[in-house]
Amino acid sequence: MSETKIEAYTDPAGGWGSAKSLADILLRERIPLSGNAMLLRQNKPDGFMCVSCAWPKPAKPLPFEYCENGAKATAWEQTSKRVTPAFFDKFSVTELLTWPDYDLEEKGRLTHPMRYDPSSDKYKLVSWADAFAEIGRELKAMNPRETVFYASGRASLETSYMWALYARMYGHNNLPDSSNMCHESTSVALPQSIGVPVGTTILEDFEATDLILFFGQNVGSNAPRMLHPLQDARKRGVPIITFNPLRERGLERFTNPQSPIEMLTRSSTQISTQYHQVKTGGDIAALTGMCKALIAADREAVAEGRPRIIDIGFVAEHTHGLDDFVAFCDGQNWPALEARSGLKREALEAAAAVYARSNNVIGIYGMGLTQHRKGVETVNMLVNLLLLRGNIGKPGAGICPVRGHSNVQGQRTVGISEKPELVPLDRLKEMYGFEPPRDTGMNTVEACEGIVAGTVKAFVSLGGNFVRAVPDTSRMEPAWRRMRLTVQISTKLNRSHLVHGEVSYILPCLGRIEVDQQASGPQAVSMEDSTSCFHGSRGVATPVSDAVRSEPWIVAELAKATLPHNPRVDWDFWVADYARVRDAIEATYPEKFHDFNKRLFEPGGVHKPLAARERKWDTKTGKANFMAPTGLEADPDMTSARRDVLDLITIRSNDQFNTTIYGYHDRFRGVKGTRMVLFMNGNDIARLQLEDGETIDIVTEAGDEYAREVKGLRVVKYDIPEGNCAGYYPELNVLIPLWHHDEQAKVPAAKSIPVRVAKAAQLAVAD
Ligand SMILES: Nc1nc2c(c(=O)[nH]1)N[C@H]1C(S)=C(S)[C@@H](COP(=O)(O)OP(=O)(O)OC[C@H]3O[C@@H](n4cnc5c(=O)[nH]c(N)nc54)[C@H](O)[C@@H]3O)O[C@H]1N2
Ligand SMILES: Nc1nc2c(c(=O)[nH]1)N[C@H]1C(S)=C(S)[C@@H](COP(=O)(O)OP(=O)(O)OC[C@H]3O[C@@H](n4cnc5c(=O)[nH]c(N)nc54)[C@H](O)[C@@H]3O)O[C@H]1N2
Ligand SMILES: [Mo]
Repeated sequence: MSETKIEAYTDPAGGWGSAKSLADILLRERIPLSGNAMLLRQNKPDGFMCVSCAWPKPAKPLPFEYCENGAKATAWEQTSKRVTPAFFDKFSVTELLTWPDYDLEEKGRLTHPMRYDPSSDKYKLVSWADAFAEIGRELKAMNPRETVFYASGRASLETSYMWALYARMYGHNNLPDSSNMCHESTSVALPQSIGVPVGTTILEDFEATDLILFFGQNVGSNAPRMLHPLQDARKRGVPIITFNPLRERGLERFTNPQSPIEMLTRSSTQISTQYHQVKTGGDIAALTGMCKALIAADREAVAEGRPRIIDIGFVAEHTHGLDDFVAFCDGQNWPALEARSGLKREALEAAAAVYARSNNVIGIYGMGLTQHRKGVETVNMLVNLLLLRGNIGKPGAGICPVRGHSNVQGQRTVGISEKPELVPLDRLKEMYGFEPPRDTGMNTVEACEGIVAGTVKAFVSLGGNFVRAVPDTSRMEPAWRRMRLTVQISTKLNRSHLVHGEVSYILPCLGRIEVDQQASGPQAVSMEDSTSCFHGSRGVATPVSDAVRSEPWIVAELAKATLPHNPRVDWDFWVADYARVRDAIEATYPEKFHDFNKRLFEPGGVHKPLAARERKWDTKTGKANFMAPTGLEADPDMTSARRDVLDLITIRSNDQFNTTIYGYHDRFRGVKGTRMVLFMNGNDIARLQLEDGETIDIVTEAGDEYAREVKGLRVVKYDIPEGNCAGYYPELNVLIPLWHHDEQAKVPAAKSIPVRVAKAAQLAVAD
């Protein structure tokens, strides 16, 4: 770790800073120059799909169709460093538990299956055969409903299909997914309002749009390739109106690192034309303000005989519930809207005025909307705004949730879901001749509750770092240890391996970038991006070790070891040629995956049919629904009335992928050498008698019986609304109460946690 330095960053996103950061990581991970050749295959038709975010891959890719963070993800996975059995011989698990997340993953790729040995407190080498035999024995002795099969959103459609089938044949729907911590608010909100669980925009819509509304997504760090269509839109004069508590560099200015001219002249494009620093959780109020302004303008237009502002033709033909929604907006007064959003009426009216002039509008959003107690209502509010002017189901317009993991959306499409009603169980029954469980399984929060209560006995994990990613770390970790069995299919060492169950295994797998050789030859896999396009992906790199196996192979072996023989499911036949798994996916979901194998490598991917894009509304009313929220508060149980309580936002730095920490620099926010910071407004710093740079402690003001505390954060004065503060996930997850989740979707509310801060060691006194 280098020296800590906090200094405002003045360069645009992209540009030279991005080029340098990338060169640094290639060097550090000891990636030979051929690494660059590898990067040329990233996100290309017939190349491999980036393991980082889920932003779509264009049909006509740029020469370098990857970003700084995508390249970092490649370098991190393709590192030449290795974590071998000799490594585990050297360090006890207790010792490794003291290491930070960065050090654990930075040691390199896992190479061999390992089993925890309690007598030495070390992971010991085990054969694959012995591993599967014991895991199978353990699972067979359990009640399937007391086990959880988690999936992080990276595994391919092929692996995910097999994973979900394995769980159901074993006997449960306990299939939580990282989506449960992420865009589940979207998957619950959008079916209510527009009858589809996913976004309606595709890449081409960005070429036809004339306004982009941008809520709570940090594009510069978390989906940087999106900066290209945004920059193109800006160059066409398309306004971008942003709502974000923090001033995020990627939303302000961007230099395209692939443009020699921009790089040489150090020119940049201004991204946001209006930047509204909404208070966290204030989006329902801000959106209500915009709708209210729009409704007022519409009434004026009617009175003066001018064309309407509300697209009344669309509303009449395609929507339901306008009157109730208008009544809700009429019932809100401006002072309350201003107070809750933190934005002035004039600012909201200015945003509404641009919206009223625009014909094809895209609404983009990320975790800033979904991770609240009323995340679902917040997403529905954005849909309400779009519906008022008919901005769903026409070219250049639509709703655009920016998904996280590269196949998180696809995993849901092929059956990884705790909700049985979303899965064609009858078809599975018919195809494979077994009785699929019909009861609702556990989502992430429910799985955590079960682990805490001791009712979950086994946790089998397809990727991810669950115990680190979920809320309430200090309650979760001791409970996690009480489980009988924990199994992690992983590429890198992480904390979820070290906080382990009684019987614990690490099963190392190939990453997507490696060549996956099976009986029929090298295999391709597929994923679905944020815009519902599926893409094929072929590994290009040499596997990290002879002992690692592919994810489909590992899932198949687990299934064979756990399940009674079923002549209609030939796991080995599937593993020999993944095209056969794709045939099975097509047979299960013929509407979405027809000609799956034939179309696998179509440039730009294959778009799945989506009713809402064609203005067909698969909702209870048969129409698109205006959904009035229950109130203005996205986090109603917050005690923000107390002056010393701040609303904490947990966010990602530019140097991490979720719990994977690439380094300690957050270039865009000017933080170097540490992650233990708390971004605060200058007035709050003064009011609480703190100083910029001072060390503080922070506790949650949850009003329950648990003490949640983080010590030793450094105050960083930042451009953030008064009453809000921000710091990094996962270090601050200890502060989030497990019950603090979206009321409908149960996504942990990671963006608005009531906290108190005080000088180090003074909080106890304040209690
Ligand atoms: N490099 C990199 N890429 C990633 C990831 C990564 O960790 N690193 N993670 C991947 C995953 S799984 C996901 S889900 C996505 C996450 O990508 P994002 O959705 O960008 O997630 P966050 O980093 O949580 O940032 C949320 C943004 O919302 C803002 N915000 C916070 N609260 C509010 C609010 O109440 N209202 C509004 N309007 N804004 C708010 C924050 O200031 C921040 O800019 O990125 C994916 N891509
Ligand atoms: N406070 C707070 N908490 C949050 C969030 C937040 O914004 N704030 N965001 C939430 C969100 S949006 C998400 S998606 C979750 C993320 O939660 P997870 O998806 O569970 O976590 P990751 O950090 O993405 O998982 C990293 C691990 O995945 C493994 N891995 C990497 N590549 C592969 C692969 O190809 N195959 C396999 N089998 N394993 C692989 C590696 O071992 C690595 O250590 O965290 C959530 N938690
Ligand atoms: Mo995510």
